Amino acid sequence: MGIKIALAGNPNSGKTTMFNSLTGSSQYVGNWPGVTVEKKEGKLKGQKDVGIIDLPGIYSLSPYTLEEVVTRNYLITEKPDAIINIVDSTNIERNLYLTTQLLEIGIPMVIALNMTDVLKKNGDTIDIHKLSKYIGCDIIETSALKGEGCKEAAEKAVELAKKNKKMIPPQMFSQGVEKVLSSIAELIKNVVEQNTLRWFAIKLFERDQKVMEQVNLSQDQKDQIEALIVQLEEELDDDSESIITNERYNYISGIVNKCVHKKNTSKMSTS
Ligand code: BGO
Repeated sequence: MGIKIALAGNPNSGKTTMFNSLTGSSQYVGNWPGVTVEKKEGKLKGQKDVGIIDLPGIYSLSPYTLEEVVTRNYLITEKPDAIINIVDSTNIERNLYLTTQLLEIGIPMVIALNMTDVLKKNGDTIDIHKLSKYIGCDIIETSALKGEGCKEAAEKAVELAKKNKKMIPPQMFSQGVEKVLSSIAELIKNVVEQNTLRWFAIKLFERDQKVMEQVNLSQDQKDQIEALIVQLEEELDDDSESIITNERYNYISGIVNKCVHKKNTSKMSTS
């Protein structure tokens, strides 16, 4: 069996441009089963045994849009061998919101830090080495428009897939939240795969209905999880989903402050 690599990223991050650069003319377009969301597949140029699948452009892995649900169901149930996460380097803070969630699913992943031609033109810099260390993921600089770095990103994805590289998602939440996530993980460790444990723990903490239906839990386990969530919600005076969203943004913001240097912060963005 060949290797399957999925392209994931925000809308307008350059996914289509990257997909075209990687697959050339070997593309076929259809729909995801049961929904009118476009599904594009192709073969990596020069490597017939490597399939590339373009996932819908999304901002989050929440259950609120068709595109989000298609993407996360594919990642959880079909399990591609690796992900290339296309990140728009000129809009990194918003893009990393999805990146951190993709890492939680536990599939080997490389970041294609795209639009670096624009970044350089603007005179901005990103400390790739530091960023890679903070988020625990390899990063390749790309300009999909110029075809630069795309091949290297795909080669890295193939390498990670072959090694079945274990991803370690960063612990980005406050102590109280991390403690509850560990307790939930402990409760569900026998019903979900080890690699996906953090994803399921976070989604159950958020009371994600779709995920709750997917995980086979006894009523007693569900009650224990609910009690843990309610206790922390009372302590922090916020609902669990907002707690996760806010702490995720805070974490990303901290990283961006340390790794991104804008030449002119006062200049208005033209995009
Ligand atoms: C237009 N560098 C630069 N400079 N641009 C890039 C890069 C890159 O690395 N990668 C992609 N783009 P999509 P999604 C456009 O279409 O691949 C550009 O949604 C235009 N079109 O060319 O479509 C890419 O699939 C008119 O730009 O993204 C595209 O993820 C004027 O980013 C856009 C200017 O890429 C989105 C740009 C008629």
